[in-house]
Parts: sequence; structure tokens; C-alpha cells
Amino acid sequence: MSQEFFAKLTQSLVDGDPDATFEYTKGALAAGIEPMEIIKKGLIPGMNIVGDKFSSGEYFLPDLIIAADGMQKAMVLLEPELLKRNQAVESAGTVILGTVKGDIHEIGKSLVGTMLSANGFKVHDLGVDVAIETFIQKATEIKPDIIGLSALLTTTMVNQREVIKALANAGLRNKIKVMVGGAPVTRSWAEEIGADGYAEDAMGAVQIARQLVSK
Ligand code: B1M
Repeated sequence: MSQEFFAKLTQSLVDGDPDATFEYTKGALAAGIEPMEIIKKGLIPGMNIVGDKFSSGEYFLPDLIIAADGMQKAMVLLEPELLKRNQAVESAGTVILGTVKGDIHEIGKSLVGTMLSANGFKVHDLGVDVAIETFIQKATEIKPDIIGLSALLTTTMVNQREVIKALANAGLRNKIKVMVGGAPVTRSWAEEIGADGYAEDAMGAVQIARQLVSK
């Protein structure tokens, strides 16, 4: 039964039908499917197919925009469910989170933020296309345990390195851990730029954040 929901959900993103994505998500939740399973098995595969079709020239920018709209509509239903399931009582730490300068991809970063919040972290989400100076200014003001930097483009990954350099220049690098992620980001890139942690997905980000605050 759930396979059927996942296939329909995936297809609704590929077809560019945000209302159907919303309805199938609602149906999947009503059928008792876990929100993270809906994301992993229904929504992310759809976004990946849309991305592949864009790469091959079959889809164009409006197709990406419509797919993102569908995923965001689904997240309106899923986010409160994710938060409800993991109501940690103790504060696990403070995280400043943002997608780096030049990059407006929001969905994965926001999902990481939701999962961190659900697991007890206080999250300051600075949004997308965040200037390097804004990260530094907010880090000085908020004194977080961790700064999380998301990048979805190979051309903007370099700004993760720039934030790390700017933190060092501001004398903050040894006080704040840096975690990086996003589709093109790899563990070796994280090591190369001197990040403290790398996670492939939102649950991985929670695990890494926990490790970083306990160090
Ligand atoms: Co864009 N886009 N896009 N796009 N887009 C990609 C990323 C791309 C891979 C598509 C493709 O060609 N196959 C490609 C990048 C190629 C590259 O550089 N390697 C691409 C491109 C080229 C572009 C434009 C340049 C297109 C153009 O204008 N010609 C343009 C750039 C705009 C800009 O940022 N300056 C662009 C624009 C857009 C939209 C605005 C239309 C839209 C985003 C809308 C929005 O976010 N509100 C969009 C979309 C939707 C995508 C795809 C299809 C889906 C992204 C997504 O939301 N995935 C994407 C293809 C793909 O990813 N397969 C693509 C779902 C989300 C849950 O996953 O974001 O990967 P993801 O997040 C994951 C992990 O990466 C990880 O955890 C998350 C949850 O599991 N993670 C972290 C993310 N951040 C993390 C941080 C962490 C830890 C883990 O610690 C801090």
C-alpha cells in the first residue's frame, strides 16, 4: 500500500502537480506513514528525477520551480509532524544555519533545520543566499555552538570555505564548530576546507551536530 503512495507522490512532483503532491502527502500521513519515510521514499526521489530531467535538457527552470512548490506544499504538512515526533526537552545546543551566498536552494537546508529543532537544537535559520558577513555578524551576536552551511551548487560550495576563512579572521573559528552539507558536498570537500563535520542528509546532520557539541 505505502509503495503505491510513494510512487504517486514521486510522480506528482515529476508531473509538476503541486496540489496532487499536497493531497498524496495528506493521504500518506492519514494512512499512518511516517513523515521521514514520506520524504525519503516519495519526495526526494521525485526531486531527483526532476533534477536529472533538467540536466538532460528535457525539463527547464519552470519545471524545477513547480517541483519545488510541490515539495514545499508537502513540507507544510510534514514539518509539524516531524517536530511533534521528536520533542526533545533539553536544549542540545545552538545552531546558526543558512544556504551560502549565491545559492537560493532552500528545501534541504530547511529540512535540516526542522530535524535539528525536533531534536532539541535551538536553530537560527538565516535563510538562503546568506552573505559571508551576515554569518559572522550573527555568530558574534548569538555565539552558537555550530554554524551549518548548506550549498547545492558546485559554484557556491566555495562560499562554505569563505565563511570558514572569515570566521578565522574574526577570531571565532576555535569557538564555533562548522558543519557543511548539500547535494554536491562530500566528506573530502569538508576536510579540504577545514570544516568540523559533514552530513549527507538531515538525520545525519542531527548525529553530527550532537557529536560536535559533545566534543
Ligand atoms: Co536547482 N539545481 N538550480 N533549483 N535544483 C540542482 C541543485 C541541480 C543538481 C539540478 C541539476 O542540474 N540536476 C543543479 C546543480 C548542478 C551543480 O551545480 N552541481 C541546479 C541548478 C543548475 C540550478 C540553477 C543554476 C538553474 C538555472 O538557473 N539555470 C539555479 C540556481 C539558482 C541559485 O541558487 N542561484 C537553480 C534554481 C532552482 C530553483 C530555485 C528553481 C529550485 C529551488 C527552490 C527552493 O529551494 N525553494 C531548484 C531545485 C528544486 C533543484 C533540485 C531539482 C532539487 C533540490 C531539492 O530541493 N532537493 C536539484 C536537483 C537535485 O537535488 N537532485 C537542483 C530536495 C532536498 C530535500 O534535498 O537540497 O539535496 P537537498 O538537501 C538534502 C541534502 O543535500 C542534505 O540534507 C538534505 C535533506 O536530506 N543537506 C545538508 C542539505 N543541506 C545540508 C546542510 C547540512 C547537512 C546536510 O549541514 C549544514
